Amino acid sequence: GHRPALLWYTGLSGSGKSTIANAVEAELFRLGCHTYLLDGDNVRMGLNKDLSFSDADREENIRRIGEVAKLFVDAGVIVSSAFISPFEADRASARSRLNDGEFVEIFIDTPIEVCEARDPKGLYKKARAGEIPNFTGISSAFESPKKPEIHIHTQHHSIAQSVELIVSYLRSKQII
Ligand code: GGZ
Repeated sequence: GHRPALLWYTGLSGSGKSTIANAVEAELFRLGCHTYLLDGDNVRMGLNKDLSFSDADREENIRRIGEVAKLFVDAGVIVSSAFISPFEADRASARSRLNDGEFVEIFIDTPIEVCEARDPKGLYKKARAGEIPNFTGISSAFESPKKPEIHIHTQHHSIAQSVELIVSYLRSKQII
């Protein structure tokens, strides 16, 4: 058995949030945990398809994700959410909906230079050219978490090491 929790990944576009969240999910599934991943593919395409990337719409995006995640936590699931979630106040409000210890903030800390060099979808290039307004890190703020439960420096940790850090944390807190 395991306890429910919300693994809240935060970081820039291209930082590796989805990759690491997916790898952690696979490991938790292997360990027999009941998990669910909320990400852009299943949320921004559906529930939140009415929302843009203005500050107000990002706030609403994160508010809805926090509410949905809470429902899954109530159902006993280990939920992962992989969104930029750039604003401290919005992450704090997602945290405040859960019991102590259930919200695990995971900062996927990849410098913008590295994200921009990777640019898997060519979005940074477009943002620099002024074709995407309010792009996080370029024309919209990213407020780094000050006290995340887990801080992953992707330049110093492989994906496998990052997974191990996160799984070890969950063990140390007796979530799994
Ligand atoms: C940032 C944007 C933007 C703007 C489209 N700014 O790398 P991706 O493509 O797959 O991840 C990014 C994703 C961010 O959506 P989130 O819901 O995670 O953002 S937030 O939490 O801030 O609401 C990127 C793409 O959407 N994208 N326009 N202007 N990222």
